[in-house]
Amino acid sequence: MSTLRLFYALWPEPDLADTLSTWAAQAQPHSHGRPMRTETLHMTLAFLGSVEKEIADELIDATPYHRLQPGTVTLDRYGVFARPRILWAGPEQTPDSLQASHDGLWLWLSAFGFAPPTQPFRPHVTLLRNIERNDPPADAPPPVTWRYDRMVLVASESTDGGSRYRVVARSKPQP
Ligand code: 2AM
Repeated sequence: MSTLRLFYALWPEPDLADTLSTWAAQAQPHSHGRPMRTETLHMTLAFLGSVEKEIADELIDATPYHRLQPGTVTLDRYGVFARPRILWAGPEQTPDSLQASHDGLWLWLSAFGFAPPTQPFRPHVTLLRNIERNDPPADAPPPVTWRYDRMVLVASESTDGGSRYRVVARSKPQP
């Protein structure tokens, strides 16, 4: 049976992705690890895992019609997830509007048979993988505010050079 590994994410505009790359570069002497390529930086809203092609096609068709409330999130800190050994950028406080968008997305996804995660939403942008320290750098660069008005559905494909991300659908930007 054919499947796609899918997730929904906010994808930064190039300027913001460049800024986040500098966050990765600034943390690297401390944390070591492997920087994410600038064009792959993102914030996951919903990780779906392996999805049957039939359902994936339904999601691809429906995604443009999902209304994501526009909002902002300020990335102001580094953090670490010790087990997957990643260093990330994220907000000290999850904005209510982002939490609501996350919850609303999962409610919408339940119509396609997906169950929401049992873990709380921890919004983050992974910057470095395979880090060598469990403490993040003490000081983050100046905070950056991310204004978003749409989300993307992304297929993650394994290649010889690691994961490759392919945007397969986009929600329509909301005014
Ligand atoms: P990460 O950056 O914290 O590793 C593609 O793999 C995207 O889906 C990444 O943003 C990744 O988060 C996220 N992801 C991968 N596996 C996941 C899981 N089991 N639960 C939640 N998010 C996951």
